[in-house]
Amino acid sequence: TDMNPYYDAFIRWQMNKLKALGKIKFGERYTIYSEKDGQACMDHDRQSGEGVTPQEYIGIKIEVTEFAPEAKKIVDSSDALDKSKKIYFVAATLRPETMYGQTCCFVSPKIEYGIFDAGDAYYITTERAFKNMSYQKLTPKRGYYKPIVTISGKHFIGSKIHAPLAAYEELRILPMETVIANKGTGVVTCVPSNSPDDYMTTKDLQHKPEYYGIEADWIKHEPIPIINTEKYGDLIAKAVCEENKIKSPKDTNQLAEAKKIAYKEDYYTGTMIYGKYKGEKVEAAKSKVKSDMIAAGQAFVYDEPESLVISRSGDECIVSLEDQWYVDYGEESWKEQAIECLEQMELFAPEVKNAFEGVLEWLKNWAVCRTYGLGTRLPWDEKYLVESLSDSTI
Ligand code: A2H
Repeated sequence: TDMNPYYDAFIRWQMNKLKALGKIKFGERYTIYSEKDGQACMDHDRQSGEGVTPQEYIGIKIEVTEFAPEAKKIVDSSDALDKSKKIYFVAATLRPETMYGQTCCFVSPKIEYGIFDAGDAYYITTERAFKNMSYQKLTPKRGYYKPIVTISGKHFIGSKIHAPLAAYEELRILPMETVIANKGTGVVTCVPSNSPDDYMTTKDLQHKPEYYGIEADWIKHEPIPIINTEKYGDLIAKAVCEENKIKSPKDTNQLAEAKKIAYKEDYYTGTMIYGKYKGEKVEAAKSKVKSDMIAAGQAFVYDEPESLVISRSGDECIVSLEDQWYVDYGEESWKEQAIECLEQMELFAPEVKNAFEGVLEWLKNWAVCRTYGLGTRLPWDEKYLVESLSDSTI
């Protein structure tokens, strides 16, 4: 801080040096953010969630073609809803390349959802998710996330929907009890060919439709082979669940393990056997399907903290798109230099070297500023303070 003019001068020198080398850049980036503080919430400003970074999901826009009776009643009686606009469930996924294989879409019967104004359409998500979206240029007004109406998930069950890329023309909204309220949008699109969770929930619904209050006909769609892997064939979710003898959608630990195996196997060894990129490796097809869907207005990028972050002021943080100065640690040539440097260092434990390598791999854009607290003023933009990790880079 300027309380210590010598150290302050050193930090300014350091920042100027990095800037002159072209390592400090300015632009929009996804940033962990506290609404209450009105600024980015850096590691040192957190009560919990140190090291947590933004997680990217793809929001899939699933059009409602006919609401279930209870939801329809609520929607029809709301004067605030413009009936000429389309309404979409927004499902959060990490696997856009599997969207051909959607067989239904899950909501939790225990979660409250909102219908939110997203500009030219309405989105159905949890309020937490829409709050994040409202700070990512996905909504008409930054920081505005009041729902027009709220509806319990159970009232949506049975609604007819149309999902982008899906081979089946008409799908239904169905219940999934293991949907986590504070992850993604609270809406999970069902791909039983590739997701162990979706596969097990589908089986459960098929066994006990009356128990879940659904018609057997709503859950009749067969899984569609989308990806082939040598080890698990064309329907990896089924194969992995059987291999691990998973009995119920509530076998949480086993399913988490199965999910990891299926995800890795598909990503690193899978080949597309369906759709536009048939014949290509999953690793390559994934980003192409994603770009296609975004270009067609069927999907969008949505970020949220990968796990809970609480600021020192007690606020649950979100992800915001922020204009800011950042150090571009991910830049290839710089990274190479750092790796070369590390090779020449004498380290006493191999774990230390591994840890360095891990961080070099992971570290990309690092925000250098905050707007209040302690720190040195950024020499070329004095409204900002250099945050407390960036001031010890050298
Ligand atoms: B994935 P991670 Cl084909 N509660 O999409 C429970 N699960 C949720 C959720 C919530 N609130 N929000 C999203 N998800 C699911 C497709 C898919 C997914 C396939 C294969 C694996 C897979 C179709 N469902 O995920 O905890 C969504 O399901 C396994 C990695 O952030 C989303 O991607 O790692 C995934 O979990 C996000 O999980």
